[in-house]
Amino acid sequence: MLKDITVIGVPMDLGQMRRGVDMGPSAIRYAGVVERLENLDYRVEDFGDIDIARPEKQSIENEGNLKNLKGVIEASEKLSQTVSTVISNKKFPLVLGGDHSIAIGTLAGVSKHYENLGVIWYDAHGDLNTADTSPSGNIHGMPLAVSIGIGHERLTNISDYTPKIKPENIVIIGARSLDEGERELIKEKGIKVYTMHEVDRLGMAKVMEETIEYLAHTDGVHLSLDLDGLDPHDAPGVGTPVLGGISYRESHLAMEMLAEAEIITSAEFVEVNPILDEKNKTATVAVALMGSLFGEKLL
Ligand code: 4U7
Ligand code: MN
Ligand code: MN
Ligand code: MN
Repeated sequence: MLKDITVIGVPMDLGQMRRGVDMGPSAIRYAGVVERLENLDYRVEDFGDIDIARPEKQSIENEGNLKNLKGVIEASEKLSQTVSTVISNKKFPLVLGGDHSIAIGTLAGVSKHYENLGVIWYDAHGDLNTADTSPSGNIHGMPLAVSIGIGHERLTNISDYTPKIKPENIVIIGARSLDEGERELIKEKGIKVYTMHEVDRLGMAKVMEETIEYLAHTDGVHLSLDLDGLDPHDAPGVGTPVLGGISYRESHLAMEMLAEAEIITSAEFVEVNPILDEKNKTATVAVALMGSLFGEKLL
């Protein structure tokens, strides 16, 4: 892994309707992300936060079933450029959310640097909705669809290219709340999904072995980790919790195996909402998982 990490905060809450997720980057910094990674001998630079429109200043700019479309487009363009510059400077981009709509911008900035980028989507949800299939109109439920080129063309064309990811280069881990349209898209595109059924049945070690093998042909792998992939017992500070999730320890194992395989080239940790949290537990879990992802060992 690169020895230089650039932390980028994205105080984004326009992709969903609950207040507080914009404070995720502050909560994660407060939980000690920079110190944690410096202790592992990385050089860590904090870029600060991307400038995001405040929901109270936005005139409501919904377009059909897409809430805050304009604000999400603007934020995605900014984030894409920042992430791309970080990679050009040979630094590892570590993006702190913010709601998961930020993945649209992150992947737009990352993917142009690779021929064949892989993505691990660690999440209770598929985030494969479109305006037509979304029950909520919240764009944080759409970034994976957008990244394979499906959705509003202003979103799929962030940074003027599409698609960002090939469906066969995606692995979803932890899914347990998929909408009907998402299930259909998964089948149609043949997207690899380890639902909680497979996590229970195979165990996390096998899931990660298979995932690493499945992505072996890629030339970079982006980890998009939604804290709601974990069980709400371990990560209560999220906007859309779903019971029956991945445990704290299973998640560490997953990160440790990714560290050992040395395949991750960019990462984002999203959906931390300190207002809904218990004493910053979820941000603390996020930072602990980053520790494992970047090579922290138990012995
Ligand atoms: B997250 C949902 F309907 N699928 O589209 C939707 F269940 O980034 C939830 O994974 C999306 O947290 C959750 O609104 C988005 C809903
Ligand atoms: Mn989710
Ligand atoms: Mn998500
Ligand atoms: Mn959520």
